[in-house]
Amino acid sequence: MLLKDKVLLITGASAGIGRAVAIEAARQGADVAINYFDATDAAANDTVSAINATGRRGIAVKGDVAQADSAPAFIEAAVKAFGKVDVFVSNAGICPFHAFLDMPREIFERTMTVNLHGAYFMIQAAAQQMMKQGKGGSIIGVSSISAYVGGEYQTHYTPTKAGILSMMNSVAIALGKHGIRCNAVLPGTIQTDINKEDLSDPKKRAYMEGRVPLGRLGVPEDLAGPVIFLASDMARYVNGAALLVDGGMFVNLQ
Ligand code: RM4
Repeated sequence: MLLKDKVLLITGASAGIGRAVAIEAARQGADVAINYFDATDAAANDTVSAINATGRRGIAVKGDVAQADSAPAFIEAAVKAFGKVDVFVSNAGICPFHAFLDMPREIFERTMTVNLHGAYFMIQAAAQQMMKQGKGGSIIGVSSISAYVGGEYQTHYTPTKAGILSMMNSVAIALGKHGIRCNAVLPGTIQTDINKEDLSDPKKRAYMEGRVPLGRLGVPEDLAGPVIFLASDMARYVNGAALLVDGGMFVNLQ
């Protein structure tokens, strides 16, 4: 019970990594508020049902993280439901794969505003609430292996993941004096809806799997443990860290 009686908030949690983290947080004793936007209400409510099945409370709050006002609205809904915020996980992100030379402006701008601007607004709102509470907290930004390396069809995406990593470095300094720890997790290639189409290409999938010393691509549940660790008091002296969760993909040159 690493998060007993804590309140954890997570964005983009109707599926994938966000859903897996939300459910494990509940298993570890937390009440959980999830944000969602592109997914259906049914999908979000299914995640809440899975949270409730652990015996903990869950709520789903729809909001487009790219819209700054969605951040205080999410925090307000969670505090109304559970009375506080102990842990915030900024997870929402998109990756519409597209070539660089003819990248449509709207795809570039949407990716930036969801992945980077959304993370900033949400983390700022969560930190403001934690400051009001005066008891510190833990904030985790979901960056990526793609903060460190590039992708031909991710020229709009990898800068957002590098930006999240850099942001966590800076907010770790800004918030450390208030007992708010800020860290980043860097998933490798995790099989979710975000890359379902990309990995449907057998050659691409075989190449990506071949890059992983552990011999398999990740699944959302592989991220739950590392995120819960950073959220928990086991990581009480961990601040400004970057935790790769990639099966060894990043270090595998030859
Ligand atoms: C990750 C990494 C993966 C890709 C997803 C969409 O950050 O780049 O390889 O499948 O994004």
